Amino acid sequence: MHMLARGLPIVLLSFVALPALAATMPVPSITILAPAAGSNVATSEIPVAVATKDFSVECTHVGQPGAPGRGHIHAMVDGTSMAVMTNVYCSKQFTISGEGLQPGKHILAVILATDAHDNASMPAEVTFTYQPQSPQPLPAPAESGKPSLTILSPGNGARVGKTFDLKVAVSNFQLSCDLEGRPNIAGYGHLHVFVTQSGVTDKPSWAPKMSMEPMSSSMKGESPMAGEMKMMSMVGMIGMPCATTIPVDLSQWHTGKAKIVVMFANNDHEPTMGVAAAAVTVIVR
Ligand SMILES: [Cu+2]
Repeated sequence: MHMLARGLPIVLLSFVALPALAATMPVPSITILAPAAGSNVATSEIPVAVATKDFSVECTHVGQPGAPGRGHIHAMVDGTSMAVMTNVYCSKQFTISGEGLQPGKHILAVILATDAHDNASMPAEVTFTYQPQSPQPLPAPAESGKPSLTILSPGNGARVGKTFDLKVAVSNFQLSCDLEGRPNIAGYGHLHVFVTQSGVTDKPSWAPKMSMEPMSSSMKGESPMAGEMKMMSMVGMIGMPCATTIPVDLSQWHTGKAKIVVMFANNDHEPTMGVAAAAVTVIVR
């Protein structure tokens, strides 16, 4: 996958803002400050810094239908599809793990995303050379039995504050954020956490009116941004964590009932087959 991706130019996209949108609000933008174009990254982790315009980067509203000028960052290595997304980021500085990344040239792409994970800007991209002292190979498959996932806390029907820890029990499944966006490995993945709440997530999701078409017809058969956009319109998703204790912040959500759903996802963010999602309904005070 990396060999293939390294040899291909990143998918070029054209973005057309509708005149009405352009007239009423600035279209946010993102640029990459680090790594610098053509630079060498010698650390095992890749430090990333971005600058944004007309956009507030935060995650307290993540998962909600979204609003103009606010949201988070999606980053992808060697592609633009969700399969190579390394995570969602809530600040303008973050690191991307080098685990499983072969030394050599790679392309980092970042894009602003609405709270509902729709694209909110044009992407920015940079080519860099990854030259760590000791490259970390992908782990061997860790399949050891049927994976299972349960929510330990809060209990179903529990009253919770606006911030609380979600605790899960995981067996036969290795949680790794470092492997997000890398090739799938049996027995490895991470969690997807969703919140649904009446009066919040049942509102239509907001997204800037941008149409995105792959410029290269040779890429049309693959899974370019058009496909990603559809997958990434995920109202309710509040995070892609890799720990069994997950801090949840619903301070920007309503009081009352909220449903919390947790599921396993493979490195490519597709749901892990054969494992039921775990869910509880809580009362937010
Ligand atoms: Cu994911």
